[in-house]
Amino acid sequence: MKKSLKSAFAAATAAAALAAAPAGAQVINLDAQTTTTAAPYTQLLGAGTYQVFDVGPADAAGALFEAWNPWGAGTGAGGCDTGGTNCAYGWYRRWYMDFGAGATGNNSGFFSSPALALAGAKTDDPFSFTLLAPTTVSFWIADSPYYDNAGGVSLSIAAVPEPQTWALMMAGLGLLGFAARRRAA
Ligand SMILES: [Ca+2]
Repeated sequence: MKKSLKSAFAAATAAAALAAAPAGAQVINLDAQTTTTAAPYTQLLGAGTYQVFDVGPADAAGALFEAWNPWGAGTGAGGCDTGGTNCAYGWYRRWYMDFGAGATGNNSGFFSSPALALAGAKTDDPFSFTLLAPTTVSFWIADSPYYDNAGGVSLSIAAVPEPQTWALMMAGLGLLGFAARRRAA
């Protein structure tokens, strides 16, 4: 009895981990000098609903950037309030995407440091979008000029499991529990 409970718990833990990191989650990096309006990052995604999260190197493997600065790292920030927010210029997480319905995206405003800009951008996560058919989506940073920029934007894109997928996962969990009970009997 004790063993079967342990097995069922392990199966439940595995299922919870799957739910926290849906299949298809991936990180993309938008370099503020090279991922431009004219040269966006593009990717073909299947039909479904997706969630986009603002991430940095501490959040996800492969993430390169916390934020970017349109005037370069040496310029820093200015005109900020005492908390390092609401700056007149500085670090931010402004990025755009197009999933077939025109440009949309996120503008975090300016902060005194890349870390503050990332934290600010996270407050309204995730950004969700739905594709009714396979679509080439694009992501980019808009600025002029690009050559003096520092940093960039890292994003994590995760497909939201369909109801059918959840049903399959729960059925699998049930089977695992059943197998565990049989082994214990
Ligand atoms: Ca610039």
